[in-house]
Amino acid sequence: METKSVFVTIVGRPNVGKSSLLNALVGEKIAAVSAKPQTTRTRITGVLTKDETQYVFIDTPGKHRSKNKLGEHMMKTVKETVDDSEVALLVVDCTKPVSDAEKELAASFKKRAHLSLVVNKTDLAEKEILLERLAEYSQLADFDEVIPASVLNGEGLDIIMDYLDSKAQEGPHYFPDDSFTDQPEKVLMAEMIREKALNCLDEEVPHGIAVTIDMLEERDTSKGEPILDINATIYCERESHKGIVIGKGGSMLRRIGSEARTDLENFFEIKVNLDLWVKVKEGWRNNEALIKNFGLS
Ligand SMILES: Nc1nc2c(ncn2[C@@H]2O[C@H](COP(=O)(O)OP(=O)(O)OP(=O)(O)O)[C@@H](O)[C@H]2O)c(=O)[nH]1
Ligand SMILES: [Mg+2]
Repeated sequence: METKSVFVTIVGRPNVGKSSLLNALVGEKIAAVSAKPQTTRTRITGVLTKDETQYVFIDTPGKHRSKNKLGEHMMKTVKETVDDSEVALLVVDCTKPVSDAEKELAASFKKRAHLSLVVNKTDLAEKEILLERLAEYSQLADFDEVIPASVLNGEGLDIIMDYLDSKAQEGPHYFPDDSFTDQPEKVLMAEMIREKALNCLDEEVPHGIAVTIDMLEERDTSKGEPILDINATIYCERESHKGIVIGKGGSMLRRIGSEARTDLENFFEIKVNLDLWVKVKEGWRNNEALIKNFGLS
C-alpha cells in the first residue's frame, strides 16, 4: 500500500478554538481547552492515521502581543511553525471582527503554502453576521478554501478533512499508526491538570500557573487492582494566588484534583490516585530558567 501524509499547522489568535479543533480532528483530547485566552503555551502535535494517510496536526499558541518572556517564547513558536508550514488552517472566531493579529498571521505565510480559513463558532452567530464575517475574513489572504465550522457541534470537520486529504502527498508515516500525539505522558498529565485549574479559577490567577508531575508510579491495590499514583505540583506566581488555588479548607484544590482525576482515568484507562501540591515561584513567567524547567522553551 502506498502511504501518504500531510502536516497541518493550526494557527489563529487566542481563544478561537484551535485546540478544540485539534482534539476534534484527532478524536482524542490531547490539548488543553479553556474559555480563557492563551491556554496553549507550546506547539502540540496531534496524529491521526486513516487507512493509507497520516495526518499530523500542529496546534500552536494564540497569536498575541507578549507581555513577558513566556509570551515571547510562545510567539517564537508560532513564528517558527508558520515559517515551516506547507499546509495551514487559519482559525478565526466568526463572532469577532478581523484583528491585527490575524492580518499579520495571514501575511506571514510563505507564498507557496496552502492556506485555508476555518471560520469557527458558527453556532454563536446570526446568519447575517456570519455572511458579513465570511466576506471580511476571506479578504485576509488568497485562501484555498473558506470553511464555516462549529467545532462544538462537529460541523465543517468533514469538509476540513476532505481538504486535507487533497493535500496529502505520497510518503512515509512519521509516527506509529496507533499514536495520537508525540507529547510525553507526563506532559499530557500536567496539561490535563492545568486545564482544570484554568477552568476552575477566575481571571488573573490561571495565567500564572504551571504544573509539574513529580512522581509517577503504578502499583496494585490491596484488592489487586492496578492504580497509578501521581504526585503533581501547581506553581503560581504569588502567595495570594496560592491561597486562591487551595481555596477555603482546600476546597478549590480538591475540585481541581477531582476533575483532573476523572480525565486522567479516562485517558490512561487506569484508576488514578492524584496528590496535588501548590507552590509559589514568584515571577516565573519572566524567568528563563524556570520557563525552561517547566518545559516551555
Ligand atoms: N460556541 C462555541 N465554542 C467553541 C467552539 N470551538 C471552541 N469553542 C470554545 O472556545 C473556547 C476556546 O477554545 P480553545 O480550543 O481553547 O481555543 P484556542 O484557540 O486553542 O485558544 P488558545 O490556546 O488560548 O490560543 C473554549 O471555551 C471552547 O470550548 C465552537 O465551535 N462553538
Ligand atoms: Mg489552544
